[in-house]
Amino acid sequence: MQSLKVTITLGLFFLFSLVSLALFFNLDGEADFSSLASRDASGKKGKSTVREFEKSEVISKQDKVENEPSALFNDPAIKQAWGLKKSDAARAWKVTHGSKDVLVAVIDTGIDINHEDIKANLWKNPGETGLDKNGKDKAVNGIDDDKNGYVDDVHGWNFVSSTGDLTDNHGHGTHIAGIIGAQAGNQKGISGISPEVSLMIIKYYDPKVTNTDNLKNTINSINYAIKMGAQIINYSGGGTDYSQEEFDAVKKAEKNGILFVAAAGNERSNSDQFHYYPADYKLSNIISVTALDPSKEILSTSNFGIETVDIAAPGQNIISTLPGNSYGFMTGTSQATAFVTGAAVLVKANKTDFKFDDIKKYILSTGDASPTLAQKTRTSRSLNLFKALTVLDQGMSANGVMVTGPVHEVFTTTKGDNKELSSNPFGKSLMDAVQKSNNNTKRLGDKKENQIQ
Ligand SMILES: [Ca+2]
Ligand SMILES: [Ca+2]
Ligand SMILES: [Ca+2]
Repeated sequence: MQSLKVTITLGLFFLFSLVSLALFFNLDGEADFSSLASRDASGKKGKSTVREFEKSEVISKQDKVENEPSALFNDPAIKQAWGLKKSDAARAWKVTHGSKDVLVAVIDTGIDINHEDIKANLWKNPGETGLDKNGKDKAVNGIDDDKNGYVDDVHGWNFVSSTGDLTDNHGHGTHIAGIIGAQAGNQKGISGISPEVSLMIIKYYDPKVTNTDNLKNTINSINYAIKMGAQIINYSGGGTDYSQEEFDAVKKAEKNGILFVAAAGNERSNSDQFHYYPADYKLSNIISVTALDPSKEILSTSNFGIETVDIAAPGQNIISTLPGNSYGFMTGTSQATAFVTGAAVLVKANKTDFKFDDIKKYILSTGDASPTLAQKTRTSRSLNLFKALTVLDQGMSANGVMVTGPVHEVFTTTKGDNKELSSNPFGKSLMDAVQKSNNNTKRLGDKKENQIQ
């Protein structure tokens, strides 16, 4: 009888262990690092210091990509990048390829600094580049040459290990960086949205390091980006708890003129009711981005909200770079966020005197409108790279409709502001122009609650 009890107890324990393992690994056999991240940050789930990177795991990975030459660039995998086609990248690239003068901070899981398709676009801290007085390379001499408080921070900083080692032990950060700024025309891999850019890499999370405070690392990362002069921050992560310290850091970025592009989150929820941060802070420099599938519907996994989520961009099965000179597909609002960041780089490169509010306005007020997006986003729009560059160009819309009045009043940038676009003559002309160039706009125009703010 006693041995039967022991057998049953052991059997139950074994079954429980199996179930626990099965829960930790998802169906693709990928470890669920996002739940791990939650536990790492706080010791237990639900505490208010959690910041997770988005739940977008590698779907498939390939070391070599199919040879599909593009009409524009010779990057072999570019035709697998449906998001580039749907966001009108080819036409946008006839206007600009971006610029190395635009500095983007990618706050994520690090990067493969030697990746064949990204390394040319990594930012180099001028204060940690070149030779020191002893003839040693400043990047690796073990000295904080620019006295910014960080030793050898040549491409950015790792706040998990407090070193300049940016090694990406997940792949998420390398994937995001590639979407924004993989090199084009090098006969390798893909092309980023902005194939010319400077990428500052700041690491706040590592799945291999336990007991990391992701929120604290996030705040430190934002402050580093501000200190080192980033113009745009890409943050493809977040959590459901408000943090005053994080709010203050993003507000400091706002004061410093930095655009903050943030993932709306993959919680399957309405962010108007269940907030997701930092995307939902009421700050004028934030763009909150949700994800689209190839038919331009918002993913069922993506957060949405007509008050809180600004715009939608491609986010399903997105091909990009992965560590080890490889490439693969990932899904989530993280990927969509990187699309919008890439768009911001193109706009800034095309109009160098633009401030963050100009960039935000051009991106949010010129996308493709659709009735289904009207139910789920503040602008009713999905990203269109070409329109973001050209619709407001020189007071002339892309389809030739002349617009008049001050550009700065077209789009109000603070969430919750109910200022009517139609009250402004320039805004009305713009809306008319955009509506004429869009098949779905008649229905949109009829719906008062969905008008652009
Ligand atoms: Ca330094
Ligand atoms: Ca140094
Ligand atoms: Ca390439």
